[in-house]
Parts: sequence; structure tokens; C-alpha cells
Amino acid sequence: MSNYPKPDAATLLEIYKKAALIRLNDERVIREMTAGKLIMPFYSSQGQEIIPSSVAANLTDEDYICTIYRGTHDMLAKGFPLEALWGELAGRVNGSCKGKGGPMHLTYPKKGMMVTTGVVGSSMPIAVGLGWAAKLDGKGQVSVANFGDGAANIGAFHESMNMAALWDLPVIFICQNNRYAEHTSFANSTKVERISIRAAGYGMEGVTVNGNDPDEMYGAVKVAVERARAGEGPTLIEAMTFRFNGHLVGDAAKYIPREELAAAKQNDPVPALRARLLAENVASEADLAAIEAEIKAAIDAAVEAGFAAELPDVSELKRDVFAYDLA
Ligand SMILES: Cc1ncc(C[n+]2csc(CCOP(=O)(O)OP(=O)(O)O)c2C)c(N)n1
Repeated sequence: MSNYPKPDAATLLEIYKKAALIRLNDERVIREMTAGKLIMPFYSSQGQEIIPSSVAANLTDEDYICTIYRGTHDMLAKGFPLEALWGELAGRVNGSCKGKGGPMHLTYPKKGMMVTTGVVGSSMPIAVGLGWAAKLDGKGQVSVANFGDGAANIGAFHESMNMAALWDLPVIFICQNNRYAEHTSFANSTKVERISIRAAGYGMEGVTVNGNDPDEMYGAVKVAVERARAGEGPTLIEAMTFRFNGHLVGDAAKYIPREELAAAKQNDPVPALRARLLAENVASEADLAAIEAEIKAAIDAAVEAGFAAELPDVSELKRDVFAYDLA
């Protein structure tokens, strides 16, 4: 692990800004839901913020990402505009999919955010297809597939890994191992101790890192991105983490032992990174407070714009479903 390139101070601060945005936004979504203003399924990513923030620090707008229903953190880290997000959550015309996609289908192709899918495991074959396209285009783009530990037991995982390895595709598989798939613990569903060892079975690089540690996470992704851009093929990164909330809002998560959850929250990666920035003099308390105030103001403005916009017209129902217009 220690051989990985470490993020410099400016990169570390960028990672924190994204992690703070994701956390504050997630909290705000849950608040609006609890107040009855948003009625939707929402899969909180609290606890997993450092993973996408460290991934995004290695990507450009031209690189592709695919993610799952628990993917608002991946999308925000890659630069999803807040107003387009809140328009979508509120089901309004100013949403990224004109309010027709909702929280489980966030998409913003202009910045490489290609798909958010509710079908477990399906982010991987789509990312492989995009990786293949990137290889044919020859512009050096990489394609990232995000998924959970449960998804690593689905057929699409194995097919995707095999094809990406066989064709040396520039794909990075990021398994966000948050220890629970819906209500099933990792130990109750998976025989191997580490998902990353499966990479060897397909002839690709595989590594397990502490996904809550920005040094390890940033460094592992940097190496994988360089390998992919150089035409040396895919990497599987298993990022160990923990989700702080139930599977979705409304699930009390009784299946997670209280001590396990308490220990994870004790090591909350967002305040930990904040404390580190202060300790290493990367930023002062005043700097961080100003950054957080700016983020909160941007979220406030996006929430307001989301709720103020109109609902899509019924005539929109059949639009944007196929490449050609059926309406
Ligand atoms: C193909 C398929 N099977 C089952 C489901 C129901 N389901 C939704 S989320 C989920 C758990 C997946 O857990 P994991 O891949 O670990 O991701 P996490 O939710 O922990 O981020 C299941 C079984 C589904 N959406 N799609």
C-alpha cells in the first residue's frame, strides 16, 4: 500500500471538498424526505464519501463512469451540477433527465456520467462497452464501473471482468465493499475473504484498499488509471468501507450489529479527513468553515430551484426513450 503515489495538499483539499459536498447533500436529501417534500426511494451513501472523491481526483470530464442506485456520491464527485440533481430528485423539468429519471437514474453524459442503474451488477457490462468504445476511439479515456460487494456475486461481474481483461480494455472496476448487500452480510454471501483475489482468475490486476483512506484510495486509482490509459488493461479495486444508514431510507438496519455500526461511525472518514487537513496545515478552521458554508449555500439554491421548477408535461412521457421520437 505504502508504495502508492500520495495526493498532494491541493488534491487532498479537493477530495475533502467533494466528500463534504456529498455528506451535506445526503443529509439534506434525507431531511427533505423526512419532511415529506420528496417522495422517492433513496439509498444513502453516508460513510462511503472518500471513495468517489478520490476516484474523481484522477479523472477528467471525458472519462466515463457508470454507477448504481447508491451512486449520488459517485455522480456528485464527478461534477454533477447540483441544480440538475435537485430538479431530478424533485421530478421537475430542470432535472438532468427532465424529471423523468428520478434518484435511481442520474445521468449527465456531458461530463461522462453515463448511467445510474437499479439493476444490481449492470453498471459493469455497460462500463465495459464504454471502455471498448474508448479503446476504439483511441483518445485515452478510461471507463469506471462502481458496484457493491453483493454485485460481485452476479454473473455480469464475471463476464465483464473476463471481457475487459481479454481485450485489455481501459476499465476500472471499483467494488465499494460496504459489508452489507441489502440485508445480507458479506460473510453470509461470499466465501472468499477478499473480492480482489478474483481478479487473478481473469488475468487482471486486483487490489484491496481502505476506501476510507484518501491516500490509499487515490493512489490505487491513480495507478489503475495510468495503466488503463497506457493500454495495459483493467484493474479491480476493492475499496473497503461501511454504510452508515440502512439499505434505503426507511430501513432501520436492525441486521447490522450496533457495536459494528458504532465503531464505523467512530471512524467517520469525513471528519477524519477534516481533522487531518487542520493537523497538516493544509487549511485553517476558517478556510474549512468558509468552504462548508459555500457548499451549504449552493445546496440551498439548488433545492429552491428544484422545487420551484415545473413538473414535466404528460407529452414528455414517451420522449427520450428511444433515439428516435415516438411521441
Ligand atoms: C439483478 C437484481 N437482483 C436483485 C435486486 C434487488 N437488490 C437491490 S439492491 C440489492 C443489494 C445489492 O448490494 P450491493 O451490491 O452490495 O450494493 P450496496 O447496496 O451495498 O451498495 C439487491 C439484492 C436488483 N435490484 N437487481
